[in-house]
Amino acid sequence: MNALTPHNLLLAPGAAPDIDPEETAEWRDAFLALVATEGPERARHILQELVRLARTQRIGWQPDLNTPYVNTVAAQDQPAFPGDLAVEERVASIVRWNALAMVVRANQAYGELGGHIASYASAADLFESGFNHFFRAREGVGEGQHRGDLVFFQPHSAPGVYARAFLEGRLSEQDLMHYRQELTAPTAGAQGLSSYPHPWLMPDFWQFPTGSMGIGPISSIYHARFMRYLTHRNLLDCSQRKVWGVFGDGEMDEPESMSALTLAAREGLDNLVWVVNCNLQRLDGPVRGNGRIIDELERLFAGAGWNVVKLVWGSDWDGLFARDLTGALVRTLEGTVDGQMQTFAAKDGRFNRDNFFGQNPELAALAQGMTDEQIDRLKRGGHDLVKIHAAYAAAARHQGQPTVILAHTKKGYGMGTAGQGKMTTHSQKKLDETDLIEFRNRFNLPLTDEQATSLAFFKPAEDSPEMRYLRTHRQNLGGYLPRRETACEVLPVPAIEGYAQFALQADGKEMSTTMAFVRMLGSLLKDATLGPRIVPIVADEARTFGMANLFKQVGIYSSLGQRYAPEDIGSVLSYREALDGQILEEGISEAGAIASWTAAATSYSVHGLAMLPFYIYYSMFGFQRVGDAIWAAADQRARGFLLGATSGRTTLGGEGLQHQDGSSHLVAATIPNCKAYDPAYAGEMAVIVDAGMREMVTEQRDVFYYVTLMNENYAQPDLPAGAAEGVLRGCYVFRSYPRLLDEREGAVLPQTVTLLGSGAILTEVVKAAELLAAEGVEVTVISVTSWSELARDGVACEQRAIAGEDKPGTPWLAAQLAATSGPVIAATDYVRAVPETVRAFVPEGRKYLTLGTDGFGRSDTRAALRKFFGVDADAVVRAAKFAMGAATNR
Ligand SMILES: Cc1ncc(C[n+]2csc(CCOP(=O)(O)OP(=O)(O)O)c2C)c(N)n1
Ligand SMILES: [Mg+2]
Repeated sequence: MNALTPHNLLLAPGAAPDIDPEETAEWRDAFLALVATEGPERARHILQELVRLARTQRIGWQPDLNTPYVNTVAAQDQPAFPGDLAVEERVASIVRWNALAMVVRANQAYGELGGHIASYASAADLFESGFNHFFRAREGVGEGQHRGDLVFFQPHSAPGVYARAFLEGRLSEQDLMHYRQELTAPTAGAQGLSSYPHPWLMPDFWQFPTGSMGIGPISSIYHARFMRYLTHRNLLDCSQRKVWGVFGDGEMDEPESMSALTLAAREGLDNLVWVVNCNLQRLDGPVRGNGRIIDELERLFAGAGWNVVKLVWGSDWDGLFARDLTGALVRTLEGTVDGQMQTFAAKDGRFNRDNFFGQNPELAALAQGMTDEQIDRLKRGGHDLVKIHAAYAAAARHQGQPTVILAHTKKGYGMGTAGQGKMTTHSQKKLDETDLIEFRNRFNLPLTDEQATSLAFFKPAEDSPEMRYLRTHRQNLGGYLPRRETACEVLPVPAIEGYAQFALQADGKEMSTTMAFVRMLGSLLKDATLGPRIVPIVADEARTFGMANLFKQVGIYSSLGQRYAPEDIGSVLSYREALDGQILEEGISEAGAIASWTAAATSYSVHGLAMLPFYIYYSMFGFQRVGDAIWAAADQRARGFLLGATSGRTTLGGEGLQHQDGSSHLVAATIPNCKAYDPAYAGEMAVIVDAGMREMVTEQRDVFYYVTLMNENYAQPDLPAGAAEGVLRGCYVFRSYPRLLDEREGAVLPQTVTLLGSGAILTEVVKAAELLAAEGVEVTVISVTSWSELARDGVACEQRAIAGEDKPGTPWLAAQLAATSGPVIAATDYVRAVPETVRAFVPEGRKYLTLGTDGFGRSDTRAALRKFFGVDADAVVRAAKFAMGAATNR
């Protein structure tokens, strides 16, 4: 604590009444004397001893996780400010102005476009300090070159990042004019600026898509942990790099924001710094109107094991605290809830003199000698570049723990009566002429009235002190940022025969596709080049999927190595944790596991080092459970494999409804860069994994693969010759069944039927084909490996045809079906909507019936479940007969 802090501040507010103030004073004096004579280390020791004693005496006391409502870094401990404060303030004001002008202009042009001013207005100084002094950009990927920090920007503060890039010369005025107008922009000779950080829409600019609250925070933790993993596995030294994240106080309510705090502390991630912008407001109103969010977050983070740096008050409060000999100021602040603090933010100096400082004579005395204007300008910590720098510097040098900076700010700072501290400020996009002039005055912007009211962008001359300062500081930190890069070396993929021959020529051997996958993975991990780049990820289900052998083979990553003798030490499957372990065992946290996967899957860009993650999980706990995180990974242009194991509604017999997945393929199909496959056979799966690896690490395309795997053992056929193309495009003719019986006189069954089946249900379809063939029907079975790839291909052909192209092409499904005849029956272990996506590409005149597993899951045997949902062989036969009958009747 601040040694200048008057000792009476140490009295906790709300503590029990002091029944013996004299005795209290003696204890206090003794302690202060100890600090003064023997120093803080000795004082800490004595306190710890007292705590120990208190515990042994069981007096029912717990230490309070809250410290007084003042800055953690005391005024006299602040390092000298290493910059030119006046210039930095001018740059910050200019960036503020341009950000505001950009949003207001876009809304004047098109009222529907939206945008935010108030959030960046509160965060501007927090961003600027980072840009000027801390955020390191990538110098390059050569030996000894800094590969850059990772910076997560609060999404709706993006206007400020654009405004700065404008000064840096990275965006033009025209670009700013096309904020939120990505489609109009290309024709206007400008780049459209995406609403929030987005690596597809602005691929050279944004690295991390943070638009969905909570995903940025958890993602930043797992990226920081992944950097440790890379370092510990000797793949890339990340020890000099940091992860910075600026997040909102409202955003901290998201479960994802909070869920990995203990992981970050446990792993001692001192490469991670969070700046939580505590402007006390979210969208609708106060974050904790009746409490104090800074206190609550302090308790949360301290309890989770983080280093907490409170950045509450600006420099002009230092004098007030120093003069506050009675402790009235801190006591009053600690008795002021955020809802009230927001009201103080929204009102002027006069109001605050009367209503804040007017609360008691001690405070009133403190405010004496200050003008209303000075009271109005008293800064909160997050608006004071000197205090921010001190907090960041403390965070940057802190070792052994992640740091959170709780920065107190005003939402809509500087927007005056138009928005500062207003309930509705989050979405405020209009400022009238008076507001604009006031803003100009408030920040001393060199704009004429005309320029201010017409929202002219402002850029100082190239040789001005501001521009020189900005450029030099970024040069010293390695260049401009954010910047997204993608260069990384091409990785060769071993020949498929080397690791998957057993699957391609399975020769009827019984196994599940999960078993086959795990066997393939085990071999791939041994490949000298690709092997070390593979990142197997599990969320406490490795044993379920038969992966326990990998524990010993490649080890489970642990930053602590293994400090115990595992119970199963002699076993070949022994649970082996190691500093250079390769498996990321994330425990029961699908949100964590997917964040880990995203970190590995974007390593090619974030670190310039291609990694290939395989995250294997219960398929029900993927797209349904953490779908938005997968969407964010897609946004971030992830490359890797998601393996949905125990997939489908009926493969997982006894587990019941919340384990049985009938919809993940429906969701996967909606993600543009996700290729989703539901292979039935090991050989198909091998072809898919092989192609995926090549596409991602050799051809370096920004796609990821979702492959569902089954735990059902059945005879695995050889992959038919020439089937590979069809497997990848979505289907191939698996087998044809000639009529087994001669047509008998009077037989009603005609002719032919075509059966489509995918994944787990293909085996039922094959059985149905045999039954039908035995009744004299000619059957063709088509194995569908991907409904979504078939649908995409069909839609693409249709679109080309609509556009009038000469050769729109034939949908792959239509081409395969053209070689068959009769009605078409499609069966899957997913909801009917999945096979329905290809209906349009079934040739005209062919009846198309779909069978699926709509409804809630339930527990029973596979056979009972398939019968219940109507996707077993009998159901397929019934549907086929119905369709053929219907066909004949027509
Ligand atoms: C998952 C999710 N839910 C809701 C939103 C909509 N939203 C965007 S910003 C915001 C309020 C943010 O408040 P806070 O985190 O305190 O940031 P501030 O703007 O106050 O700095 C909300 C609700 C979102 N982007 N993501
Ligand atoms: Mg907020």
